[in-house]
Amino acid sequence: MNKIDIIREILNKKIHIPINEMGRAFAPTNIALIKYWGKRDNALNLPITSSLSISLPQKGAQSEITVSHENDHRIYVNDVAISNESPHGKRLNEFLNAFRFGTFSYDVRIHVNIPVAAGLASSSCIYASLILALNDLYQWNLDTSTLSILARLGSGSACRSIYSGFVEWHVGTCPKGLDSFATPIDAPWPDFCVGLCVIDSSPKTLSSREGMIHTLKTSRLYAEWPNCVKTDLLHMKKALKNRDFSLMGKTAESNALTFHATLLSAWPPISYHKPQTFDLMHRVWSCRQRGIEMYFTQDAGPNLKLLFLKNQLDSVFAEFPDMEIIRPFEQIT
Ligand code: 2P0
Repeated sequence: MNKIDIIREILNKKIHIPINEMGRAFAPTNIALIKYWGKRDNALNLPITSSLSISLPQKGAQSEITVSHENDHRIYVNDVAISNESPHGKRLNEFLNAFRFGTFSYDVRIHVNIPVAAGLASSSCIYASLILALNDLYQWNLDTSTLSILARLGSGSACRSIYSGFVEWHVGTCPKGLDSFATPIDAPWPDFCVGLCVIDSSPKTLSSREGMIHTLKTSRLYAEWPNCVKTDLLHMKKALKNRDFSLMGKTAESNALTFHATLLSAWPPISYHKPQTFDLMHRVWSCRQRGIEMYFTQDAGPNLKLLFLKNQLDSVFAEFPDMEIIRPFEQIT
């Protein structure tokens, strides 16, 4: 079954006439603490493993969608028109076409307050906000699991951006992917902080999509990756339940390092690092040796995300004065 058939099946009994003049919604970006890397179905973004993330409430995408009578969709990201021929534009168009129920097209305005395609999970918040905005436009009142499935069809990690806080994306087994969606983890942690260290915000040269396919085909370490994720997920969920920060930080950092080692062992190798990335890592390790408890995670880009608790904020800030501090639970506790 292809993506369009699945979307049509899910929306089968729903109204296909826009109810609101405009659909609008915000979705947060999310940072994976246990990474998603590798698909069992490339077209449906079905993963090989489950994954787990933290949403950043103040960072993300706001989408506004109206119906237009032009032939083609018009898409603007931060007020810049996206060419329908660019890779980004083609992907957005393909996704919007799956929700086209008549001769009309869509006018889409997306405002993102993080760098796009720089390993800061911009696609996750963009596709999640598009689905939430369509749900608003058509007044479908879809439940969150269904919204999560639809967001996944745009970009895998987008299924986690439907929620705030800690979130788990369940791998599922159904070939259509109807059991592969995210759910929130009820573990608010008011003292938990994330520090964004942006080294380079330019778009990455190798997309996650291509990187995953290449890793699966050629990495000599990939066979071990699903086993590592299984163990790390158990440790992470235990850590969140018990508010055990040492276990949480160690598990997240180790998962990120194993993820990058797996990519480095592909051929040709994939490296999302810059020299400054290693410099920052060494500084984190040096801080830990000096008793400042902090850890890092890194996604498909050179930037590091620091993980620490509020009681270490001053010490961490003294060491990393350029970081942007995010308190994921500040607004929802
Ligand atoms: C994650 N990443 O779990 C991992 C860690 C990047 C590194 O999910 O092809 O943009 O759209 O499903 O979701 C990036 O992959 O890929 C990603 P698609 P996506 O956050």
